[in-house]
Amino acid sequence: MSPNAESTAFRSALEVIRAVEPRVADAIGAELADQRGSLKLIASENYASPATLLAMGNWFSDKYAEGTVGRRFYAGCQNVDTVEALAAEHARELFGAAHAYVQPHSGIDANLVAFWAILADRVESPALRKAQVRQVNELTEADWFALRRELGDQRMLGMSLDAGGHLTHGFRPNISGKMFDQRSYGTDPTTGLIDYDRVAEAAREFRPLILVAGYSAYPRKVNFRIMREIADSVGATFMVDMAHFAGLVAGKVFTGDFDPVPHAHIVTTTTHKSLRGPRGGMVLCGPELADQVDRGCPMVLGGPLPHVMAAKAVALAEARRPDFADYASRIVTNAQALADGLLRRGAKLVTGGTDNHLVLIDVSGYGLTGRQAEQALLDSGIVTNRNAVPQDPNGAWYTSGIRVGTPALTTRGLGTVEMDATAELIHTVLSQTTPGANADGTPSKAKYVLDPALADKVSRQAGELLTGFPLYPAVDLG
Ligand code: DSN
Repeated sequence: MSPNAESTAFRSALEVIRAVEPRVADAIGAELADQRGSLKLIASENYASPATLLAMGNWFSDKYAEGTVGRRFYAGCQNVDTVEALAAEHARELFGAAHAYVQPHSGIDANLVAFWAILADRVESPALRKAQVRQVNELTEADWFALRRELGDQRMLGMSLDAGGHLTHGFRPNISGKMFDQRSYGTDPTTGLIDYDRVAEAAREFRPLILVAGYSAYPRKVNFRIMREIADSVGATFMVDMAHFAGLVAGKVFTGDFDPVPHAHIVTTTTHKSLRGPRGGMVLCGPELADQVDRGCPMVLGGPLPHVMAAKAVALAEARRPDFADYASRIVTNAQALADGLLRRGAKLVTGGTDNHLVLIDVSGYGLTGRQAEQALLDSGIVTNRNAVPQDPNGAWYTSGIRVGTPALTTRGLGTVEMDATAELIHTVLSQTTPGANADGTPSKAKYVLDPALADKVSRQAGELLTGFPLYPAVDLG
C-alpha cells in the first residue's frame, strides 16, 4: 500500500461529497476531529480500521440481496455472495462456530432473528410450521389466531436491566418484552456478582423456553458452562448475546467456561463494539438452528446490507490476525488499570473491579446522579454514558452509574499508565462537581455545578494525554 493511500482515499471521498452537499462533508470531517480530541470511554464504541470503513462506501450499497448465499430472491447477487460467504467463513473460523449468519443490521436484529429461530424450532404448532416463508400464504385466519396465542405463551429468563442486562432480553421498551412472558435474574446484593444458584432456582420456578445470558453493563465474566447446565436442567434453549465482549472471545481472552460459543445453542453479537468491525450484527449457531436462522431475511430483517457485509468480512479477517489477540488482552489489562486507579482514588465500583472491558462507577459515592456525572465529564472532554447500577434508586433515566470501557482507547494505543491518568481526570471532575438545584430551589437530578475553568483544564489534559496516540494516524484530511 502506498504511504498516502488512506489520506488520499478519505480526502477524495470528501471532495466528491463536498461537491454535492458540503455540510455533510463538513460534518464527517468534524466527527473525526471530535473523536480525535476526546477521551472516548463509551464501552460499546470503538474505531474501525480504515479498510473496514472504506469497504462500506461503495456500490454494494445499491444491491438488493434478500435470501442467502446461492439462494436469492434477486438476480445478479454473485458478488454479494462472495462477500457474504467470506464474512461467514471468517466468523465460523474465528469463533469455532458451525454456522454464521452475517446479515443482521444491528444487535437488536440479531436477537430477533435468534428469537424467531428458537420459536420456530421449539414451539410445537402447525400454524407456526406453515408460517415459514414459503408456506405463509397457506395460513388461514384461524391459523393466525392460533399462532399468536401459542407464541404469546412463551417464556424468557434473562439478566435484569439494572444488573447489567440488555433491553432486548425481554424488557418492555423492546419488542422482546411484548413477545415473551419475561422474568429476570439479578446479581447478589452484596457482591454484585451473578449468583448461579439463584439463576437455577428462577429457571426451575419459571421454566423458560429461552435462557439468555449476556450483558451491556456487567463488569465480570460469566460462566457459560454453568448457565448451559441450568438451561439443560429445565429444557430451555440457551442463548448468549455476546455483543459487548465478542472481541474478548475472538481474541481468546475468554476461553473454556467463559467462551459462549461451545456452550450456547445460539450466540448473537454486534460487530462494532470490542470486535472493532462495522456497525452491524451476527448470529452463530449449530446445524440444528441454521435453517431457521438463515430465514432471518425477510422473516425478521429488511434487505441485507451488502456493503456492511463486505466490511464485516474485512474486520473479521483482521480479527483472525495474531495481533488482535494482543489487542483483546490489552483491553482487559487497561480496564483493570482504570478500575484500580479509580479505586485507589476512592471511587465506588460495582463488583469492586472488572475482568472484562468495562467498569461501572457508582457515582452516588460522589453525591451525583449518572446524568450529572455524564454531563460534567463531557464538559471536560471525557465521553462516557450513564448507566443504572443494581437496585438503582434513580431509575434508568437519571441513574446512579457511569459506565466506562477501554476498547476504543486501547485501539488508539493507550496503555496502563494512561489509564491511571484517565482515572485521575475522571476522579478530579467527579469529586469537584456538585448537584445543582431547580429554579424553585428543589434538588435537581440533572443540573450540576462544575467550575468551567476546571472543565477546560481537564479537557486540555485529556487532549495532552491523547497527543502521543493519534487516531487514524495515516489519515490527514488537510
Ligand atoms: N447500546 C449498546 C450499549 O451501549 O451497550 C447496547 O445495545
